[in-house]
Amino acid sequence: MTDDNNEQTFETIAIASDQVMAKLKTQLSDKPPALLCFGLDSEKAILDLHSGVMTLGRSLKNDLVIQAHTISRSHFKLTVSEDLETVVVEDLESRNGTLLNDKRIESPVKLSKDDIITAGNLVFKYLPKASPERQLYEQLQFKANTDSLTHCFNKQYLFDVLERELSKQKRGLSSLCIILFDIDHFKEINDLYGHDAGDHVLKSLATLIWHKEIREIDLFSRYGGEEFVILLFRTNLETAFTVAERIRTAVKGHTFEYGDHKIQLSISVGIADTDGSISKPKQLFRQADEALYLSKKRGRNRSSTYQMVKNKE
Ligand code: GH3
Ligand code: MG
Ligand code: MG
Repeated sequence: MTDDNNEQTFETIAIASDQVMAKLKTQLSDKPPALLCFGLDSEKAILDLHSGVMTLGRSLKNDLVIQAHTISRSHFKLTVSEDLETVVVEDLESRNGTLLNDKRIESPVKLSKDDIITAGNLVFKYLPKASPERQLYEQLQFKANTDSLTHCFNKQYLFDVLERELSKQKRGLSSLCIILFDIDHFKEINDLYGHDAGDHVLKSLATLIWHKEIREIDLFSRYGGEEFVILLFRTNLETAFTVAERIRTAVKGHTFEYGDHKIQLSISVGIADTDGSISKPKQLFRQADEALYLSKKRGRNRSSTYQMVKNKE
């Protein structure tokens, strides 16, 4: 499968935890300039700035679309030099103006470290190329969005991304599938080997999937206890089913080791797609959950789609 998800400059990319950590450790000199944003969705808190022009505003024509009533259709523009050393901000005749350090911008101004841009109720702090402060924010952001045991994205982050993706879909921009899976008879693992062994299995299972089974752009999250969700962007139901079966088979074929114990397990999977008609994350989860329930009912260690649920009705 290929990564063709490059439609927007600020597309959020979900990456495996160790890849995130490796990324955080890359040389600071590799870091582009960025805007640290307050008042936006948490996942967009750090916006990388690339060379060229970037506009912000309410209209869909902008590179960064902010649909808030305090933001004008075209609000401000940033021009970033080829070497990423210089960033110039310019107001686009916005109704409420663009402020730089509390003063209204009248003409293009070159940004300096720690400058604060205000547009409506949004506040942006400028972090120049290779700013050490940036690493700190990335780590904080990573912590806020992930589950500490498995390093998968957490449920809140999953909901935020899904909400955004579904609103894109309303505009005909996106399609996605959800895979929800639950470990079969997990309680027995805790009962037989202890809670720590159960934790170890959860962690190892997440690592197994991160490393082998999903694309970098897919979003892998811990939905709760021993339930996980994978969002597959721009993927049809058929492909999602193939991915689900690959994951299920990989888990079934793996031996989890804890001390002297060799533990084998299976998962049951439910799959649903947005099908052009789903606009709320909860609807999609309900469908995936019904499909998962069907897998449990059919004897566990299998994958079912919501289509199958409907066909049975
Ligand atoms: P089923 O096949 O029907 O899913 O059976 P199950 O035993 O997996 O389902 P059940 O919901 O009865 O049990 C889930 C268990 O997962 C119970 C709970 O103690 C355990 N669990 C949930 N979160 C964690 C965790 O973070 N660590 C450990 N070790 N266990 C957890
Ligand atoms: Mg469960
Ligand atoms: Mg279970």
